[in-house]
Amino acid sequence: MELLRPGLSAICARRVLHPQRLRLRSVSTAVGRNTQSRFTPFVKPPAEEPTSKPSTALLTLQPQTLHQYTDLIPPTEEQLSYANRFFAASNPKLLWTEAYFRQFPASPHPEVAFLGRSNVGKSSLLNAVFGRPDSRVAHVSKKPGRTRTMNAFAAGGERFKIAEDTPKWKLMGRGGVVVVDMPGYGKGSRAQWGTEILKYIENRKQLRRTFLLIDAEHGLKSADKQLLEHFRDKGISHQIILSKVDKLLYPRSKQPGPESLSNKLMELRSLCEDIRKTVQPEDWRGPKALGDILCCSSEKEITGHGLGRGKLGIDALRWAVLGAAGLDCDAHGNPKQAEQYTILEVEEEEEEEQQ
Ligand SMILES: Nc1nc2c(ncn2[C@@H]2O[C@H](COP(=O)(O)OP(=O)(O)O)[C@@H](O)[C@H]2O)c(=O)[nH]1
Ligand SMILES: [Mg+2]
Repeated sequence: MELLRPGLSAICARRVLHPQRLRLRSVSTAVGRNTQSRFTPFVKPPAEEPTSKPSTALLTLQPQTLHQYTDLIPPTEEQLSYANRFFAASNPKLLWTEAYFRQFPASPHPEVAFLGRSNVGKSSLLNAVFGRPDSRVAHVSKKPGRTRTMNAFAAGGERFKIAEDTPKWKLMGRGGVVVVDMPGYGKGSRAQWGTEILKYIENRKQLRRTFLLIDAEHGLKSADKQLLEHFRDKGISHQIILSKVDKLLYPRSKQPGPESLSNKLMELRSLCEDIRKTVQPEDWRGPKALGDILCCSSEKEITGHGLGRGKLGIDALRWAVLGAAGLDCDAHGNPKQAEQYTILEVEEEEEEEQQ
């Protein structure tokens, strides 16, 4: 079977890139670059020098400490709790599993997709978002290429009892979002999966945003860059998630001390800044990736530095999913209300003038 990489290249690359010739991004080289330009400090003063390390006081700050928000307003505490409650209350249900895009049901619900290279952590991230790391929702494997179909899961929304022969997607009512776990591309994948992935992301009207996962340890690979170019060409709404950031923040799998964590966060910020330049090229006039880069771990959490609220970055990702689906709330955690428009009565005088 042909690997997906050549398949993807054939479909969306204009030039053939040779992954073996690409240098892996060494995270440590990123330290000390000027990362201040796009970094939004969480608190106002004291402002930091552009190249200075984040102070250890920064460790009590979130979510800007971890993620890089350049386009949207970072979520408030209330919004993060709202997103956490939304997923905690929803019983994740598998709605459909399809290998071919043409078999996707005509479900009316908004969708988001988790996409990325094989083994980048898509299925694990989906489990973390649903807050069910033990009773796994999506199947996780060390072996690349385990997820072979596009698997759609329901989050939130009303739930209905349905007869056995009714399509499962009908069990979810209004107010829900469908999260789709995709097969990976690259190692262990198949060309056919790449074809179907592209058909889905290009044609699915319900798809509100594709979250493209990039392994924080390995950075952007050639297949990722090809795909990103394709997203821009086709105007597909997308956002980058750096996955497995624990590997960068905890290289020795021990809880880092404040000083070490502060250094590592600086590296992470620098990496985000580099990636952002690629996903939002200055010379590109058309639609680009959302500039906000989320940094997540499905396995680890940092406690004791004010960051202890479950797996790293997952609350911000939950918020981003709700935002993409239009299910978010206001800054105080109140669900959105349909805006009231008052139809102004045209005054009689004006009407007469027009006649
Ligand atoms: N350290 C670390 N390992 C992870 C993380 N997420 C996933 N993994 C591991 O990476 C491997 C691939 O994960 P999986 O979710 O199946 O990746 P997928 O192929 O992209 O769906 C598994 O061995 C996971 O345990 C993470 O956040 N941190
Ligand atoms: Mg998977």
